[in-house]
Amino acid sequence: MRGKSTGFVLTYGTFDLFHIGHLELLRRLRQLGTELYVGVSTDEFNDMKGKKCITPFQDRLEIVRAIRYVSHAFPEMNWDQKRDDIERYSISTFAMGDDWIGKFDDLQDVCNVVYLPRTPLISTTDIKNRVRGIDDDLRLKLVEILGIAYKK
Ligand code: C2G
Repeated sequence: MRGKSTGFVLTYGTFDLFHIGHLELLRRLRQLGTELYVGVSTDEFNDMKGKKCITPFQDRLEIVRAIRYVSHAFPEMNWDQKRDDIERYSISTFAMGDDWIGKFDDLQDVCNVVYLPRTPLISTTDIKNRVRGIDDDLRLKLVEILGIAYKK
């Protein structure tokens, strides 16, 4: 196996509503090698994952490409392309946040597999709920103050 701080690093993600948790992960992953490759889940693949995205794939891809830690970003179209990508890009370290811990250990025969601690207190789901929450609170206040009925 190649040493940790050399070689190319690979990760995958949806990166919807890009936030500090995503950035902190990419920053730390970049420190594990000389270049960071990122597979960004397409909208079709997210449908397969049962994930509804706010930001369309092309925008998520461009945002990840613009991150200074990222050398190359490409579409992630299915669960099974990882092994081919590791080969194609001569990857020495595959890494994900630790909500995936153990899920990709089968790749240990072709590269280092690393799981890094997630950034606490931030997630795309939380952001969506917080935004909804504000909407609902505001709507409730309007009903209270103005007595107007609203449809959800
Ligand atoms: N992440 C993190 N801290 C957070 C939120 C996310 O470190 N607060 C990490 C996740 O652990 C993941 C990466 O950021 O490694 C991208 O997270 P998502 O966009 O939610 O990616 P996901 O839908 O889990 O897709 O084949 C793998 C999948 O494509 C991963």
